[in-house]
Amino acid sequence: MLNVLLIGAGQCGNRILDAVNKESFGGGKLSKYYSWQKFPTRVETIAVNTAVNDLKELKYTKAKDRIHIPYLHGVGANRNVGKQCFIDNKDYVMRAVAERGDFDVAFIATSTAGGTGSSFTPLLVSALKERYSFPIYVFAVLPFREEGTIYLQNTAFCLKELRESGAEGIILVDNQFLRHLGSDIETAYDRINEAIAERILFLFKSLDSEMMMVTDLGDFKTVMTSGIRLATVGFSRGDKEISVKSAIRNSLSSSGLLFSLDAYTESSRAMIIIEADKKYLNIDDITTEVDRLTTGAGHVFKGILVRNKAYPSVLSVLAITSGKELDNLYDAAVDAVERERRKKEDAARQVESMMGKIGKLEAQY
Ligand SMILES: Nc1nc2c(ncn2[C@@H]2O[C@H](COP(=O)(O)OP(=O)(O)OP(=O)(O)O)[C@@H](O)[C@H]2O)c(=O)[nH]1
Ligand SMILES: [Mg+2]
Repeated sequence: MLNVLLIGAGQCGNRILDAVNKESFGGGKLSKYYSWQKFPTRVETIAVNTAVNDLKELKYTKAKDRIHIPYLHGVGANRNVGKQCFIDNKDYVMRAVAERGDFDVAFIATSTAGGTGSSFTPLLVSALKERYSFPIYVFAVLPFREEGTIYLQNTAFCLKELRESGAEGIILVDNQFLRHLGSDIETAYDRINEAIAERILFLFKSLDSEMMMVTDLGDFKTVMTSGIRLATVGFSRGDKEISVKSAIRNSLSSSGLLFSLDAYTESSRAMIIIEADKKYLNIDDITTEVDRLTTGAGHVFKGILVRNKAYPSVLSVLAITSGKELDNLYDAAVDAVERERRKKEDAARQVESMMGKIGKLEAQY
């Protein structure tokens, strides 16, 4: 059995973890008190945050799985404060991980944009890498673009540090791209988190199953570590009308992916895992669709899970080579850093000029 460590850092990461726990407990609000997590494999979950209120808000995550790092109420999107806070509390966090035994793989979910998760995660990955040899994958949630310059600049630096941290792969999830999932922000967050949770649970299940065509943790690593170590995932469920062929296509299209990408031209290596009853597994259709992807992506690992009476579900994992959306994001982030710098200089000039004017005067009473 696979031993998995799943950490949610900062508010966004905590909520994604909670969505995973919701699914694994079966959804009932009180189920965490009497039920066991029905993970397909052994999964230990830890939510870590500086803001106690964010942790209290979680509905499906057990109290013992919530780690509060005392720092008032979050670090207010300041990654420098966040980094220092992690360094001061590193031993505490590492002890919480060590108490949970051995792992084969770890996943960490975080936003790239806020202060806590985006600054803790690269340092946490490095700290885990110093002590353990298991691979670490990060679900990195990108902000809505209109959330402002600080979130954009945090994103650029967080992604840079994640790539330097030793993480085997970074799985991009883009709030902006997925905003259509909800008509208001809270609903969008919930739907996006559910989408991520669904993919995470499917991945856990498939990596731990006996498959007809085998894909395993090693293949997953080969896909994730190829190219620039950025990836994304897609998912689609078939039904009476949606065949395995359509489900594969949907999982590779904008309706199934978590990040805007042309799967056929912008990915290098991929993995496709299909679960279905035998009668829905038309091998010719599967081969045609996989070949279509192979033409652009180079190598595609296939996994097939046979499950009685199940309509086809398809998970795709795509390593990203390049991408229009990535370029746009980095351009916006560079612009954001510039704008922040100019604002800071303007403010400094303003203060200097005010002080200059006052400096020559004396208070009159
Ligand atoms: N998908 C998704 N995104 C979220 C959620 N909550 C916050 N975000 C996004 O996460 C970013 C803000 O990061 P948070 O995780 O709230 O920040 P934090 O890590 O708690 O850091 P501080 O609050 O600054 O200490 C913004 O881009 C939000 O849009 C959520 O539940 N789901
Ligand atoms: Mg917060």
